[in-house]
Amino acid sequence: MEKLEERIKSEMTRASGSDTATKKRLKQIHALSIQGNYELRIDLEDFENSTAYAHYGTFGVGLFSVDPDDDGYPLTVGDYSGNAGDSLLKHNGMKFTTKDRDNDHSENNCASFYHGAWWYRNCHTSNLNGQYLRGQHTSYADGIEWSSWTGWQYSLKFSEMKIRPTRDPDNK
Ligand SMILES: [Ca+2]
Repeated sequence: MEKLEERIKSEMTRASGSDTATKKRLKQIHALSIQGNYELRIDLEDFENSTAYAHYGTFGVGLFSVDPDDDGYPLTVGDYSGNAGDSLLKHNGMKFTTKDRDNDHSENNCASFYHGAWWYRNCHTSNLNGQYLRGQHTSYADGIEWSSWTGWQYSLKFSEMKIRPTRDPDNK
């Protein structure tokens, strides 16, 4: 994708206690995504070097929040296309949950339970900030998962989220 304004790299090895860094990044994404209409592209790679992508024509974080931090950085995402399958639309409207801030719909804390930080519902169809478990794993859904492509027990080698302003077709 051309003219990337921001690159969000999923952390391959998530150090414990990095919730502050995650929040700082969310704050930056929010500041960017309220400037206009943004789209999101997620690139994925497994350990056989197969790649897949998911594209969302609509993306934003805290778009309608007066105080996005207080509001939990809710995700706006829509208009899927790609070949990885959609594993994010079910997270639309969800707030961001970290181990120290439970904003999900589960009686547990999904971030603690699945060792990640994400816009969890109850709990997830994707977990890109999960643990780097190197492919197939016996534990459930706590790796870097994109369930519509590789299920809930395959931790991906690589994932990357990129956003850029949507091109206005009437204003080229
Ligand atoms: Ca909860």
